[in-house]
Amino acid sequence: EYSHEGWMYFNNSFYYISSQEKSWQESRSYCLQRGADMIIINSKEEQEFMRRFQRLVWIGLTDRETEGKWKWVDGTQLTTSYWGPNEPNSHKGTDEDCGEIKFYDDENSWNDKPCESQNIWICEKTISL
Ligand code: 2F8
Ligand code: CA
Repeated sequence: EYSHEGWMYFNNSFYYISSQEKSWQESRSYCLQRGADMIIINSKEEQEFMRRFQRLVWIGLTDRETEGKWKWVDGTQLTTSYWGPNEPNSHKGTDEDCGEIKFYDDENSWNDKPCESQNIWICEKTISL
C-alpha cells in the first residue's frame, strides 16, 4: 500500500478519498474528470478496506435507471452485496437511488440515500496489467 497526491494504492487499484462533500452525480463527475470512476466494491477485501475509513462515503452504486435494480457505475449488476440491516429501503417513500457506506461497525454497511445528499466520496482507478 502506498499513496501519491491523495491517491492510495490497494490491490491493483488507486483510490481517491475526497475531503469535500458533493451530491452523488457531482462526485461521479469529479472522478470521471480524473480518468477514474466511483468505487465499485466487488470483493470482501475491498469492502474491508473501505470500512477502515470510518466515514460515510458515496460508492458507485445506483438504481436510478430502474427502481430496485442496483447497478455499479460500469453497468454491472451486484455480485456480492453488503447492505446494512433493512437496506435498501427507500426510507419513508423517499427516492433513495444512490449508494453509500454507512455503518462502519458492521461489515454490512451499505445504505441507499437520496442522490442529492452531500457526502464525501471515493474514486477508483483500476490498473490494467
Ligand atoms: O434508519 C435508516 C435510515 O436512516 C436515514 O433516514 C432516517 C437515512 N436517510 C438519510 O441519511 C438521508 C436512510 O437512508 C436510512 O435508510
Ligand atoms: Ca436507505
